[in-house]
Amino acid sequence: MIDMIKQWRHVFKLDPDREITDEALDQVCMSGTDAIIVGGSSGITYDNTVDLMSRVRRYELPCVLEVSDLEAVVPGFDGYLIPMVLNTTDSRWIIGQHQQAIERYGYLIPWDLLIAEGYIVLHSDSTVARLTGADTELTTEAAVAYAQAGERLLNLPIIYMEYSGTFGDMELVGETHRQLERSHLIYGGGIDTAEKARQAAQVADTIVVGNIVYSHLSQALETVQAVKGDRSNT
Ligand code: 1GP
Repeated sequence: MIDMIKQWRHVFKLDPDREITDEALDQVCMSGTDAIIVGGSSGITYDNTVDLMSRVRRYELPCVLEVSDLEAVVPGFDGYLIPMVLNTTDSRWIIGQHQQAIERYGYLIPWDLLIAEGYIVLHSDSTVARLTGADTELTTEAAVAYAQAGERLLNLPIIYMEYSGTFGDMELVGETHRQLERSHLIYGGGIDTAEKARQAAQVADTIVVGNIVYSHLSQALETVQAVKGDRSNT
């Protein structure tokens, strides 16, 4: 799993709770992006997750579920990303929810398809920040320290810098990337133009494009070319 993810430069994150036409989904899946992440912070149900998975499954690209709600874990994805929020003030989001899931469903879990992600949530005015009680006011040094704690103490294969809804501080992300030795750095948040995609791709291993798919599809599609068309960024 992690070897596959390490190849990804660009992914779209699609939200089961939002409408997307077949035509738009076709353009997204045929865009040249490396994968689709299915995930969101609210309104995720088993039914809307199955529905989106089966629509994406018509295409060849990998499709993984970012698990945010225990009731909406659907079998059949290529992999399952399991967020652990490193800068939360509520320990349930680091290990508590996970412990409950394993206690309840452990016998069903396809362990080899799971990948843990150390989330660092950095946009205070976002659903994920409110939900998880994240301490988003971090200096660069503090963000780096969270990332290194995730990499070196917890051995997490992925560190995810989450600015959902706003374009983040590229210097902070870049410095965090430089200070990591093994973990794969994913950046997501506010990428709505080719230029922002390019900037984010310079400081992260993989970039995630979400919201703009639903508001300006053509701009969303341009972000793929911006990253995948120029391998010198890697
Ligand atoms: C959200 O990181 C992703 O989890 C992408 O963010 O929706 O702001 O593009 P946007």
